[in-house]
Amino acid sequence: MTEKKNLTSPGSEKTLESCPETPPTLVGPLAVEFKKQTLEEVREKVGSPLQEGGRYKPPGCISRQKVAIIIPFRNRHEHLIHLLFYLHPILIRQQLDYGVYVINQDGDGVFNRAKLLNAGYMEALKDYDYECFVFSDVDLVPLDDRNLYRCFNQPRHLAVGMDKFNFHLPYTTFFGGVSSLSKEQFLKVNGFPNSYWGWGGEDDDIYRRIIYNGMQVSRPDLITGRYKMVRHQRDAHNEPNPKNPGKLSMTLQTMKTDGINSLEYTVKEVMKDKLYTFITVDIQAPK
Ligand code: UDH
Repeated sequence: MTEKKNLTSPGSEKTLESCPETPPTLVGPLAVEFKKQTLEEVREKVGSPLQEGGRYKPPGCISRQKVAIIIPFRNRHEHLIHLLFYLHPILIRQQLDYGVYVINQDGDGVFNRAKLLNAGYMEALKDYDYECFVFSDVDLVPLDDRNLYRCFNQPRHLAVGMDKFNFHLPYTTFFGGVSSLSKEQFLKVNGFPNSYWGWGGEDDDIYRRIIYNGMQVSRPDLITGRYKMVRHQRDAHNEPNPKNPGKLSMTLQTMKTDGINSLEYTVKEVMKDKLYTFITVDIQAPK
């Protein structure tokens, strides 16, 4: 069924149809190379179709989904430039009604990817009536534009074939890197846990939340789901936390009280760039 809407700006009444199920201008596999460039250069190269805050809507049809891209962040500006350069043209070809939100952890306390993702969910919803959330690490660039950044009947794991894992899943329940959940799916699992400080475990926790709530993970195939990672050293203040893996045995209980329903943070600054909305948040990190 196609949805029709009348857009009645004075003098130019126009009927827009829903965008096709399969976007018509996808090209498939992409050549990705991480060349040094500035944010200004990326703004010039890919920014013109965008609106302030890294927002876009296809001009000729009504997008099938309103999608917020949420990127957990601290001190990875070079990676962000690479990602924005490749991701915006892909999302535009996918005919999404989308916005890009970079959620920057304030201060130099212990990093918490999952809590930043929860904060990003809340902040994006203050901006627009998003119905789908794609949670993406800053260093993962898709190698095929048929890997759709939208939501599916089941929560989706998109980063199935990372180059660093030889283009295979490292283990069958892996849910790390890039994933998408509809608003409904996200609320059903009470979002991400807030209590995984430092590196490790939070992606396995949300995987368990999905299964415990009677859902399954959907995935693209291993060709469509290829990714190139920007190589990097481990960051300061994000060491593997030996306490994290042990928490997984408690997820069935903790998911009820540790998540979007218990999230506390404060917004320090919201900055709108042509390519993204950059939100600095204080998530009360231990030093
Ligand atoms: N992130 C930041 N800043 C940080 C830490 C993490 O922005 O200081 C974000 C970023 O979006 C990153 C994501 O959190 O992509 C995941 O963190 P990660 O890249 O450290 O996790 P990953 O598992 O890397 O990809 C593990 C460390 C690799 C060390 C390899 C040494 N050979």
